[in-house]
Amino acid sequence: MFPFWIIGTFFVVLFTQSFAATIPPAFADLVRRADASSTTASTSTTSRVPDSECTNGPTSRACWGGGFSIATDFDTKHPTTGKTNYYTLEISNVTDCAEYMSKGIGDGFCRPMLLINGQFPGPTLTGNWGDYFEVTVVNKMQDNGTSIHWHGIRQLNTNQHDGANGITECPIPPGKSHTYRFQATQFGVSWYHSHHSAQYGDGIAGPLVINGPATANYDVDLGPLPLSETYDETAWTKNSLAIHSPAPPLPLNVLVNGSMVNATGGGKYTTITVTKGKKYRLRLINISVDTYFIFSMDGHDFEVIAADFVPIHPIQKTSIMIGIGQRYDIVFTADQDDGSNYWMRTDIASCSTNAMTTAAAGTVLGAVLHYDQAGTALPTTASATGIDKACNDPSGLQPYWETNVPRDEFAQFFSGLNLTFNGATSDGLSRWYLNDSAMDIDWSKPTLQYVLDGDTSYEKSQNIYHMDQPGKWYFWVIHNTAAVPIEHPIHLHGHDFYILKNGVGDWDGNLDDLVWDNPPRRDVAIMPGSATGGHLLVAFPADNPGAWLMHCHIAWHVTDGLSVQFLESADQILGTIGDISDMQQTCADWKAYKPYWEREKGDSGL
Ligand SMILES: *[C@@H]1O[C@H](CO)[C@@H](O)[C@H](O)[C@H]1NC(C)=O
Ligand SMILES: *[C@@H]1O[C@H](CO)[C@@H](O)[C@H](O)[C@H]1NC(C)=O
Ligand SMILES: *[C@@H]1O[C@H](CO)[C@@H](O)[C@H](O)[C@H]1NC(C)=O
Ligand SMILES: *[C@@H]1O[C@H](CO)[C@@H](O)[C@H](O)[C@H]1NC(C)=O
Ligand SMILES: *[C@@H]1O[C@H](CO)[C@@H](O)[C@H](O)[C@H]1NC(C)=O
Ligand SMILES: *[C@@H]1O[C@H](CO)[C@@H](O)[C@H](O)[C@H]1NC(C)=O
Ligand SMILES: *[C@@H]1O[C@H](CO)[C@@H](O)[C@H](O)[C@H]1NC(C)=O
Ligand SMILES: [Cu+2]
Repeated sequence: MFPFWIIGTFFVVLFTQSFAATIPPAFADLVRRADASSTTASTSTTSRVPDSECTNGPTSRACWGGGFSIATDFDTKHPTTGKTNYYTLEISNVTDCAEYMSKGIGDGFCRPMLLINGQFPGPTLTGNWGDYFEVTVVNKMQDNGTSIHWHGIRQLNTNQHDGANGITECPIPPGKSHTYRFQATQFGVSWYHSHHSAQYGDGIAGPLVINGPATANYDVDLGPLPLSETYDETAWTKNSLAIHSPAPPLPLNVLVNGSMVNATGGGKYTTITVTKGKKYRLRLINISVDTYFIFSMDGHDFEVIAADFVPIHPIQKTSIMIGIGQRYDIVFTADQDDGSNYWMRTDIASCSTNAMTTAAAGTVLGAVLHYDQAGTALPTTASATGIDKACNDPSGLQPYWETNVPRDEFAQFFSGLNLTFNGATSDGLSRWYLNDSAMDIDWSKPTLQYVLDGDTSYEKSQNIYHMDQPGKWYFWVIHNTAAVPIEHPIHLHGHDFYILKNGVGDWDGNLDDLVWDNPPRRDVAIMPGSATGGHLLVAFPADNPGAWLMHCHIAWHVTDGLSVQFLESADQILGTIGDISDMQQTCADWKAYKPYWEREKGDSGL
């Protein structure tokens, strides 16, 4: 589908050996993990290449160094640098809007926010591939616990640092802190956010960058560009509304890197400055609670080089849809008239709604791409025509490192889950169910505590599914049979999943239609929805013992129950994750904290 020459001549020059028929013995570990098993006959041209010794630079981004490159199988091999990046994140409750507005945060509308180190988005945590991160989270809020999830991080053998309260830890109560430690075995861009109900919607989210090789060259890394939305009231208030009403609350506005203009002229646009002739990398992240974005740049096409933490063969795009939790790394050249500025657009996709689109019709939602030779006037550029506003994942996301999914394990390890919705249960709640069960976890007794106690009397509402056979591939199809036919961004913790098929209607059971050879791979995939339903069929191997959540990343849906947890190789967890005394300490702290509130009925806690 994507011939190798599309990736650019530099690869061919760099990796002339890459298309040799055999892999040198020294690189035996580069053989695809699933090669031993019988898959459909593969006719695809492989782009696997030996790890290179060249060094990373503007014209050799495929290199990394030390025997690692873009062609390393990062599931089985990664650097260990011995370096730890230490961070402290202090979470505070800011009710005086002047305190954040003076820093240019928000769109001019005053509402309480929860900030990290006084910022929104939170500080960018940065490190190199193979580094450790050690992050101490200090809860300085008066009235909320919290727990911080490192989205997309594999957490190989560190399940207790995943930050999912009720699954891998108890919440951190006010006045206490908790330290997370994990290794960056992948590279690219991601984010961290609170997993304490819908709390991240009030501002507890920030970018995470792990430097590593790339599938295209660029001069300058502009860094992360987090996209989110704002509401006129706190996420807690909106969450309560979402729990009690079938329709989601309407966002007030969109934020790009934390700011935007509002309908009556307040606020400001984020400005990104470029110099003509240079090639830039920008890392787009959708950190919203309920908004699908369509990103485009007037006058500038771009190449997409990574989807979530997975490097892909570059694809040319004019626009791209970004679902909640999803990331795309893009590369573009500043090759237009540098006497002008250009709109960078973050339009609202057709499946999302936002008050701004009607309140200020004609106002561009986005940011300013500013050429350093241009003045300060706002752009007057026009959008490309024919931009697709549908909420579908783009096609052609072909991972650079190829993995073939073993078809012969399908029959034994396949299972289905049906998604349904009840917008008005007898107790007045909105609930999303997977196989008739809405998630409801106990913050005081995480799944890991059950494992530690050898207690297998799980509640049905923990939505636990077992993956008992280490090393085997498991296959899950979710059928979107809900009467509310909408798309859902499905996110998996502890793994990337491989997307064998997605589409409208029920999956017809035809195994020949599935993409077995090098399917798209990422940690958030859109499950289609339509009047005839939809389906998403994913696969991943049981290669990381732990309790891993899979959930919809629309904040209102996960609080309304839309999640399951995979309990993977349960009898190996304690032997692989090591010390969990920190988890136990935080659980003791949490139990000693007596909140004045009860968790709202119908809120799953996630
Ligand atoms: C934030 O402060 C306000 C005012 O003191 C208080 O009512 C609210 O509960 C606090 N929120 C959190 C999350 O601590
Ligand atoms: C969090 O704090 C808000 C006030 O800001 C309060 O309304 C809400 O009930 C609290 N929720 C939890 C679960 O602590
Ligand atoms: C986003 O905002 C932060 C904080 O102001 C800034 O350091 C960063 O450069 C901005 N990102 C982009 C892509 O402009
Ligand atoms: C826009 O921002 C201004 C300045 O902060 C504020 O006074 C106004 O209420 C805001 N308008 C809207 C619609 O949010
Ligand atoms: C973020 O993703 C959500 C859901 O997937 C989507 O509704 C929203 O439009 C996306 N926003 C951006 C800016 O990509
Ligand atoms: C979900 O329910 C269906 C229908 O009862 C069943 O066939 C399937 O095995 C269940 N899924 C799992 C993962 O148990
Ligand atoms: C799950 O959905 C499929 C497809 O709509 C349907 O055939 C099946 O009966 C459903 N199973 C359950 C347990 O609801
Ligand atoms: Cu959803």
